Amino acid sequence: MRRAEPAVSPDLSLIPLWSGWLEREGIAIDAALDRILPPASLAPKRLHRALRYAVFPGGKRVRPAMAVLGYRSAGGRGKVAADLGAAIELIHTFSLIHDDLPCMDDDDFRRGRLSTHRKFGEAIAVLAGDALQVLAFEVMSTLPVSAELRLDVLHEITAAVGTFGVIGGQVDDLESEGKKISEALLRRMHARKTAALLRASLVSGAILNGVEAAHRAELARFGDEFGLLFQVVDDILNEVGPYAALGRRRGGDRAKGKATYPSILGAAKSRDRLRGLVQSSRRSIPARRRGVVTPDLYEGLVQTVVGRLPVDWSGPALA
Ligand code: GRG
Repeated sequence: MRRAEPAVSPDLSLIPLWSGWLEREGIAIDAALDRILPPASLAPKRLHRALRYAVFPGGKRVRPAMAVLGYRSAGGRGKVAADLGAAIELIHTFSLIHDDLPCMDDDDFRRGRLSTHRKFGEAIAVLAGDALQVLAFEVMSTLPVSAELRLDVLHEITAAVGTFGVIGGQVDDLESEGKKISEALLRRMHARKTAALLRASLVSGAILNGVEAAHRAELARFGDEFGLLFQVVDDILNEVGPYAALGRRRGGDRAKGKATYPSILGAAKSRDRLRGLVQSSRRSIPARRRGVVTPDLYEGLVQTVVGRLPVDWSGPALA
């Protein structure tokens, strides 16, 4: 893809704020994942080994960290959001295992190693995905908050993964392969496939502490914009990213005829949309500090995600 932008340094000054947050909250999230997942020593051992293989060491843990962010911004001080975040990470992991299957995107590698079906076989990979999903809902249905809040959380998450969420987005993705789809459909696909679960992570965390309606709407707005930005970055990275950022060889989407921002809009318009989504994400950052959650923390998240791109992309977008 063309790289013709003049050099501009990206503003990455707030990345340490997000990485510090992730480091602090990530300990409880990983501990929750370890507690929730069955030990690999218990039968059926091959299945339990597959679950742990897919979840550990894991990826960026963005969704669970966003769940805790939502919870803290709604005034939550306890540990319950780590369990919710872990449950959401299980759902995310399930979606990745199934996404890699031969009947979906057919990827042999994920995060720099064999994908789950290549390591354990297709049948176990399908069942591992199923098991992670069921386990996630078991965890969410037993969170130690009122039944009313639990139901609200469950509704938020099921809506995000259903046919108008991740599953619907995945269908759009599969059916768009090899086609020149409209930008409107591309945006809808990204909103469902990716933004829905990111938004629901943030909002459901806040629900856990009884968030008030106005702040809930603010979080949803940021989640929508940031979620789209996240997927556009993912699309661009797939074409220009280094192996270390991708965990697999670049160019896989284009080789499969996937509908992505670069393949549908080309480089110049993708740059334009990337910059637009950085701006709309920034505009939708909740304006005031709430407990430990400052506007800068959201900005740190935005910079972290866009900062994954090579500097000729991130520079103009984050300048
Ligand atoms: C019902 C949840 C569910 C899934 C069934 C297979 C499927 C339907 C959906 C696949 C959806 C999918 C893979 C969307 C892509 C979202 C995305 C950008 C994934 C990469 O997320 P990162 O970058 O990954 O957070 P890490 O590796 O950091 O965890």
